[in-house]
Amino acid sequence: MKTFYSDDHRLHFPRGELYGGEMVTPFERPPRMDYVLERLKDVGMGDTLEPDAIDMASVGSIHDADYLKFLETAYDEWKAAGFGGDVIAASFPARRQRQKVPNYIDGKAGYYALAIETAITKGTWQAAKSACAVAQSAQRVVSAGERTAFAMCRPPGHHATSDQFGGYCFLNNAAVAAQMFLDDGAKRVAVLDIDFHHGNGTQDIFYRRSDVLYCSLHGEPENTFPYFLGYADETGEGEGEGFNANYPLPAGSNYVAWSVCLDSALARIAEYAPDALVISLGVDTFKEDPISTFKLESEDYLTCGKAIAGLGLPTLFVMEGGYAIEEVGINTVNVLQGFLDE
Ligand code: Q9C
Ligand code: ZN
Repeated sequence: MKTFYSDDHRLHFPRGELYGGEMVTPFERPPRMDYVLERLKDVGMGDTLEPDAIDMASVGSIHDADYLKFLETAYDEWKAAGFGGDVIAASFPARRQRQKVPNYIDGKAGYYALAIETAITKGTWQAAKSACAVAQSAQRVVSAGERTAFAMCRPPGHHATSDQFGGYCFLNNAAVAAQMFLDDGAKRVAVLDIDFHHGNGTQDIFYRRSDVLYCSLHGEPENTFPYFLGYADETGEGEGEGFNANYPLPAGSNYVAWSVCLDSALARIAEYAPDALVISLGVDTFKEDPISTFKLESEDYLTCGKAIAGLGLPTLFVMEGGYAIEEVGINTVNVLQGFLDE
């Protein structure tokens, strides 16, 4: 399996994340990728490929032009305003307020943010573009006929909407890749999101469309980020009605409970008969993840990979979350190995 990777992710390492009322070292930090690289080597899948230059036209088919411009210029505007730290939003267009972009960067940041744990640093835009380029390059080899590929994206993407960042995400790498399959001639594409968190961004982007089926297994929104989306009764709208499937699960869910939902999602995908499958691959479902509440074990990821392979579809794996840093490598690569072994 070809793995695409860019070292540019290191350019994104905010000095802090607001968590529980304290500034802590971000859970989503560069060493996550080092453990994945190390594990890929250990199992003989170690050769990673550099992505091609980013295709901004394809990014622009998912994200709004004003949002992309904001990401590009936010840090410089923040510094020009005289602020000392990274860009962190603090004011939001809350209920019954105007949904209008302010001019001043402090307000703009709030307009384009969906949560405040995610800071924009000097290198964030470059890192986010390179992560998206990684997804694009991996998509191209699957589109050209390879059975599978792994896009080692960091920062992750599934919380990013067409015009908002947050949940550690800026560009929706999986959504960009899914759209590229369609642009390459696929009639239907399925996105299966197995990250612990609901991929609100991916759901929202494709919610009114029938050419992308979005299925997600995640912590129930009553108790888990992103809190305001991810309920089971969100099934799509208009043309998209019936093409969104959420499987929220309670805290403490283990593989027995989780895999019942996985099997349902896989059956739904099989029935949809897509031409390609994109996996939003987060391993924050792991029992020791510091910000999540599922109870998957490392071996479960092998079983999960096998189950996904059972669909027999061209499959692109796109890295999302996973914060039990030392186990992120083994758990992620177990999914890939399970897939390849099947
Ligand atoms: N108290 C991804 O896994 N904050 N993003 C959670 C918990 C945000 C996770 C706060 C978590 C975002 C890609
Ligand atoms: Zn997650």
